[in-house]
Amino acid sequence: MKKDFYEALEQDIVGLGLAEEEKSKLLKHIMQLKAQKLNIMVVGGTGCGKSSTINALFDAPVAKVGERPDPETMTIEKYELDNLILWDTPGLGDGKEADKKHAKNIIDKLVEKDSDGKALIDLVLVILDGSSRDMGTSFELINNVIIPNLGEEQKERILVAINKADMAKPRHWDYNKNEPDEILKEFLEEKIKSVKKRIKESTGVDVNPIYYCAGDMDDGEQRKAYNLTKLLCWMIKATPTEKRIVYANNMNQQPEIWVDDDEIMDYGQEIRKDIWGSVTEGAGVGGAIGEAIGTIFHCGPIGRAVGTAVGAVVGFFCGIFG
Ligand SMILES: Nc1nc2c(ncn2[C@@H]2O[C@H](COP(=O)(O)OP(=O)(O)OP(=O)(O)O)[C@@H](O)[C@H]2O)c(=O)[nH]1
Ligand SMILES: [Mg+2]
Repeated sequence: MKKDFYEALEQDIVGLGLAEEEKSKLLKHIMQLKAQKLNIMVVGGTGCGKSSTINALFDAPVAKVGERPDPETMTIEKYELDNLILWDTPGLGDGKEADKKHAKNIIDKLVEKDSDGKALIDLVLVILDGSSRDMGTSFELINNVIIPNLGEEQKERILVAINKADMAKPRHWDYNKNEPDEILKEFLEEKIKSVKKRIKESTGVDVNPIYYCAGDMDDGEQRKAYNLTKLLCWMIKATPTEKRIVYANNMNQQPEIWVDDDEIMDYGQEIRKDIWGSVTEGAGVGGAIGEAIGTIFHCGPIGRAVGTAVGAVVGFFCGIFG
């Protein structure tokens, strides 16, 4: 059964034994956070794994996998999960006229404003196909369509991720360990550097691409996910602080999806920290209460015991990240 993050959070906050006034202030703040909507645009060429990625990261199988869109009726598809809204957008490469129309659709969506007059799209996730040698149309899309329309102070709204890392050099994927071997690792690192360079040279914008595997069922064969924790972590960091909490209630709750990553960082821990920041920021709480909320977010040894009922949030994250 799906666990509810807000419920866990409220339970722990009540258990902190705060003064009535502080408690109600916090709970009111959580109510406001619950009302936040997070809009993510997922962009990438046909078959790069947009649907697979959406399905792996989030809670419901929302997007059909392996179905080719009809170039004639190519539109931006909208999926709504609770307060998370995903815009699934095919890439370019279907001929000049179709591309032009399609680029215009993307731009219209990118410049759309929400009811507060802020950009509707909080984050653009651009997915590149790691098994493909030709990334020309993807750079066209990133450099000439997306980045120029992100708005001056919002260049950090884009995240570039290379999917199908396992297919970049299939013989160099270690299927037992579910990770790239040293040769493939080096190859993927080079790929990241060259993507970064091509975008920087063309637009002046710094991006930090990562590689991963959405992992998926294909012909009945289960392919395992890799670096999804890193992908989610980077997405959260590129998302406005007050909206980061939205991920908590919508991420895939099957632990096996999140097991394998490059272990450069404890991404699960980092995700918890960023979501904690989302809860405390703008809550108008003092340092002591911020710290108390911090303790209800940690899976490791709990630094300082606050109250007695510490545990629902910890349980929520441990159930997912182990
Ligand atoms: N080897 C490998 N295959 C993958 C990975 N992710 C997705 N695939 C496969 O790639 C194919 C296309 O994936 P989709 O998720 O449908 O791609 P898409 O970008 O949504 O495609 P369109 O909606 O048609 O534009 C499917 O057969 C997936 O199983 C991965 O990490 N590794
Ligand atoms: Mg799709």
